Amino acid sequence: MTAKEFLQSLIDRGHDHYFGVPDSLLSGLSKSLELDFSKKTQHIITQNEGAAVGMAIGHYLGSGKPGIVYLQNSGLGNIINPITSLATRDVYNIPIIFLVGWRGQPGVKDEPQHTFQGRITIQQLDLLEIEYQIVNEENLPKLDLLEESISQNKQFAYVFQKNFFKNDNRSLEKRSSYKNRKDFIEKIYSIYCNDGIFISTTGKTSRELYFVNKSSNKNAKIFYTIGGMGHASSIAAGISLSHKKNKTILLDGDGSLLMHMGILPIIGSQPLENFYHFVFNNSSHESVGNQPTVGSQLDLEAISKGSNYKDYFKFDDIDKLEQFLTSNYSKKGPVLIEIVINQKSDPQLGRPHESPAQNKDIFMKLMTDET
Ligand SMILES: Cc1ncc(C[n+]2csc(CCOP(=O)(O)OP(=O)(O)O)c2C)c(N)n1
Repeated sequence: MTAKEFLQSLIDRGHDHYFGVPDSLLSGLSKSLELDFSKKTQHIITQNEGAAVGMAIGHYLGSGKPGIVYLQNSGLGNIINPITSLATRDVYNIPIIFLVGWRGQPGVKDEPQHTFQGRITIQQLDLLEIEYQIVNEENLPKLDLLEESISQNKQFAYVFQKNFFKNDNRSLEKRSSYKNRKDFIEKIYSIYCNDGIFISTTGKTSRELYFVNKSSNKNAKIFYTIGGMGHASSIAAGISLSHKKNKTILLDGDGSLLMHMGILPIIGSQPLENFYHFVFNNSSHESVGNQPTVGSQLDLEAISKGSNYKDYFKFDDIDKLEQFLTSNYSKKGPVLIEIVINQKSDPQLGRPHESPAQNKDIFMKLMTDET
C-alpha cells in the first residue's frame, strides 16, 4: 500500500488534521502529507510528539473531531504525560488516532537505539489503554476498528511494521547553495579534536562525526547521542559542568534543538564558560527525509541571548568559520554558533561499527586517561 492510498482512505472518512514528528519508517507518510494533501489537510510538524498530542487535544476541543498524531515509537516517551494526565478516559476522555512507526520490532534487524523501545512498544500501548492494530502486508489497516474505538471516545493506534508503505522516491529537499553539514563537521573536528569534548545529536550528525573521527587517526573524545533526540544539549551541559577544563563542542541540529528547547535558558544560567553550542540549521529533519522544521524562521540570536548565552555567531562559509574559531576569541561561554547548511548528505553514509556501550566506554576511558 502507498502512504497516499492510506491517507486518502482516512481523509475520505473526514480525518484531516495531522500533527506529528517525522521518522524514516513513516517518511512516505509525511512526504505524502506535504506533497499530495497540503490543500486538503491541516498538517503541523510539531517540535516533539507530546506537543502533537497537545495539539490533537486542542483540535478535538475546538472541533469535536479527533486529531491524528503520527510518530516513531521512540516518541512514545514524549506522549506519555499528556495522555496519562489529560487525554485518558480518567481525565478528559479525548479520542486521538495514532500512527506509530515500529522501529526495533523484535526479530527485525534495526539499530541498537531502537531495540529496547521496539521490545516494549506494544506493552506501552497496552499500559496506556490505547487500542491498536499491528499493520503489515497480510494485515492491512482495518478502518472499521478505528471508527469503532473513536466512536467510543477511545484512543486508537495503527502500529506500522517496517517497509509497510511502498517506497516513495520523491524528494523534499530544498536546493540551496549552502554547504554540506559534513564539510563543517570536518572543519570543526580538525580544530578541536585534540582537546575538545564532542557531543553530537541524533541522526546523521553523529554518523558523519563518527566517520570523520574514524578516518583521522586522532581518536577524539566523542559522545554520540544516537537516541533521545533533543537531549544532546542537556547531556553536553552535564558533561561540561563536571569536566570544565576542556571545551565542550556540542553539534546540534535545528530539529533536535527545537525538540527540547527549554534547556537553553538552563544552559544560559550555568557557569559554562567553555561551552560551544553549534547548531546546524538546514530547516529540516534531513536525517529522516528532509521534512521541514521551522528552522528558517527561528531568530536564534534573539533566542540564545534571551536565554542568557553570552554570545551568538552565524556562519554559512567554512573559511570564515575557521578564521573565527582559530582567532583569539576569548569571551566566556556559553556561546551559540548557528551554521546554515544545505539538506544533503551521502546516501551511502554508514553507521558506527562499535556498539553504543563500547563507544561510551571508549569515551569515558579517554576522559579518565586525561585527568
Ligand atoms: C523522539 C524522537 N522522535 C523522532 C525521531 C526520529 N528522528 C531521528 S533524527 C531526526 C531528525 C533530526 O533533525 P535535526 O536535529 O534538524 O538534524 P538533521 O537530521 O536535519 O541534521 C528525527 C526526527 C527520534 N529519533 N526520536
